[in-house]
Amino acid sequence: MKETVSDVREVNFDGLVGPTHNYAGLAHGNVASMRHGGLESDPKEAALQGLAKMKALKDAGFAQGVLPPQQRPDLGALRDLGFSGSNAQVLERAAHEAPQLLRAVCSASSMWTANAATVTPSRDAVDGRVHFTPANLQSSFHRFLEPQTTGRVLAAIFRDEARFAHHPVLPATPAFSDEGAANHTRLAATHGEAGVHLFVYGRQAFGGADRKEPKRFPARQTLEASQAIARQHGLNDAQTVFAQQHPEAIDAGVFHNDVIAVGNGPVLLYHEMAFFEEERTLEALRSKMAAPLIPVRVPLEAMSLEDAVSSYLFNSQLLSDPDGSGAMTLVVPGECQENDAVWRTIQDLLLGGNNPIGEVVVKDVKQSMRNGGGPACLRLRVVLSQAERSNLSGRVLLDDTLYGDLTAWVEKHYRDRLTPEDLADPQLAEETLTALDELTQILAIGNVYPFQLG
Ligand code: SUG
Repeated sequence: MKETVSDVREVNFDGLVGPTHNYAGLAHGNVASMRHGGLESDPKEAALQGLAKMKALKDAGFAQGVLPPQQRPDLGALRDLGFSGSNAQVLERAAHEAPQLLRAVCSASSMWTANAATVTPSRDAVDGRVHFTPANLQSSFHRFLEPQTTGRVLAAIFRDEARFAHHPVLPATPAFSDEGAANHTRLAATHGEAGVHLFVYGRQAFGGADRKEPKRFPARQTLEASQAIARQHGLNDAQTVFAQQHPEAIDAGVFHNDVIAVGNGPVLLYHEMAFFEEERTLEALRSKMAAPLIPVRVPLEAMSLEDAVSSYLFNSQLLSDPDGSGAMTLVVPGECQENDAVWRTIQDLLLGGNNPIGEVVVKDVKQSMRNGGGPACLRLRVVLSQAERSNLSGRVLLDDTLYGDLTAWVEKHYRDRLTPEDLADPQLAEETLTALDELTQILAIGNVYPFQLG
């Protein structure tokens, strides 16, 4: 039977927060992470907040998927760095000699699946398959530890080679610094129609020295990385727009484009300071898109960069309503409600404006927010046809039973209090392995973790 464009849906794959979720102040240029380093965390609450968001969206009729967390502490990484002995000795020596390394190998940062990979839907690919490239995340040590397991997880779920194509991670070196879908936005009339891919980069590795770059904080994504991904996925000039992120935004704490802009369908919601060349970027999109672009611009006078970063308004999820009406729902973090300028902008400019945003839903993901991860960081968007959805491997699409199983799993295995000192506890490492082994059975994805592969 021939598929119609309306059979195509966007599935949001949220990352489950792992049992070692903690605040280690690891992400330079991410002001929330820098501010909250050293705080006590509550991994159980973090995981339950994430699951509650997934459940609410599933209940509202959106397609919701889930991706597992990674094996942490990453004892293999500590051993590679010269720590030896039993697991308990490795942890104890690392805690004593290099506490910051121990925190890094315990980070639950894989929860932010917007950084897991870049995905091109089959509709836009010449071979008619969905294309994936795990992000190398080479700009920080704790996130550089993610791509291998990410690749195994994606290959385990999107296993059918006739429908899904998996590309190698880009070379993990500064010239190809890649942070995945957080810097990639697909714009199209609807999910099922041909799209134009907006790649936003912070710096150019092989360009001239005269280019404007951020001064205070690092630019994580390079133009060269974005171009390589487009090449891997077979996207041509007519399908792509490459735009530089505004250096001043990066210096204000906008470490990914998804902290300052979000697109869905033909709508691009963005702050005036998102792009270095705003007009050129919009023009390029307009000239390549088949449908009229609907820009929703938030000017500086309505909202400062500081308010955009602290509220994470642009890290909201902009979702096409499942009824096919073209209306959209914006899922914003609770912090938006606490800021007058931001809340007013939501009411007057977004809900009150001439655009498809018809509803705003507020979700509490505070545990993740304290590390700079809002609703949109927590999800990887994968546009899938009905046939592709029914050919996924594993049990990863959320329904009430899976939600119940995952909630019970969190209640059983997670601690509700974790301080930086607790990370050296060998018991925590043991608990985590037991929990993850059980999780791969719940999700039926087979063996994906180093400890399972031997
Ligand atoms: O890479 N924070 C993550 C947050 C990622 C947010 N993702 C998107 N915007 N798509 C990062 O900066 C902090 C971990 C710590 O400090 O403990 C951290 O890695």
